[in-house]
Amino acid sequence: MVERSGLTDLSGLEARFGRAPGVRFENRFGGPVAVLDAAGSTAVVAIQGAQVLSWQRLRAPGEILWLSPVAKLGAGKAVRGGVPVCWPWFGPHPEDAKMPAHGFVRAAPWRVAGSAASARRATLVLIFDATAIDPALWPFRAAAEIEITLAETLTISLSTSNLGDETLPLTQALHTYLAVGDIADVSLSGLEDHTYVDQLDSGTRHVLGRHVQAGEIVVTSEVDRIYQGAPGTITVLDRSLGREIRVSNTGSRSTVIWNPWIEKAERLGDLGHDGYRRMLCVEAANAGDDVVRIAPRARHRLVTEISVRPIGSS
Ligand code: TA6
Repeated sequence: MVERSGLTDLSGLEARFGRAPGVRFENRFGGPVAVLDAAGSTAVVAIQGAQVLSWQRLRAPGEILWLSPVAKLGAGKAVRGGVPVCWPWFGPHPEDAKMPAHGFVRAAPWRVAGSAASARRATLVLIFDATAIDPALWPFRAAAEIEITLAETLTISLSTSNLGDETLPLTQALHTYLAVGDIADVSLSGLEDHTYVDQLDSGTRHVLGRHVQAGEIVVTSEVDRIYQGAPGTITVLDRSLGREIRVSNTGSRSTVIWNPWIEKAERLGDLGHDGYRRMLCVEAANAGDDVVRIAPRARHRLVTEISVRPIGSS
């Protein structure tokens, strides 16, 4: 099937955007994906949702992103894992509980719009034209663009263009699922002294008591928090895998940290046995009260850059 505004057949994608060996197109997880190879790394990007599903560095064997063991494209719902794109709202719809959580682009086909490759870098660009969306669903005119660059690091940028005549209110996230060896051996630094909204207290914001993050974050039960204020670099120290994952975000005034822990993982049903122990979400976001208001004809960019290195290396 050829999308109104783009290609989803592999031969068409390969002919227009293949850049062997750096960018090629295959069928994986039941749908079309792009496979990026550069800088001794491989990344897999689903056309559905413009979602990075995997990033592996050959030098440091092992996956850097966590993916559901039952990940399947084309099932009409978002795939859990990798880096889902939450747009044009984060979490439940601000007014209508019947609307899908985290917006309407995670399970939708995007249009491949560009690619480039060299030995050291491979880039893919995908676009979602939301001007065709029913105004009853979403009364704004906008387009989203995802640019994924695989090099020594993995950089994902989400740009929103306001194509309408009204200011566009936007919340969003690049909902990154990091792979960890065992959540019990992980600590997260970089959010010290930030206030946060604890989603488990039905969104009660710990402000009056100036509830701030004291010291590093360790996960010993379900954690679902929107940390406010632009962070510096966030570091996930994974002692069992002997590595540090660093996340640097721009255009982001909030960071979401999430681990479902045991009961919620069982309710969700797609994390596999003990899956909650193997993942930690560190999300570049503008969420909760951090609503981005984009003027007509203006553009906003949210960027997350992820790097990994052995513990203790410079
Ligand atoms: O980012 C944290 C969160 O908002 C959690 O509340 C949880 O719902 C998670 O996203 C996953 O959402 P999903 O719709 O992908 O199951």
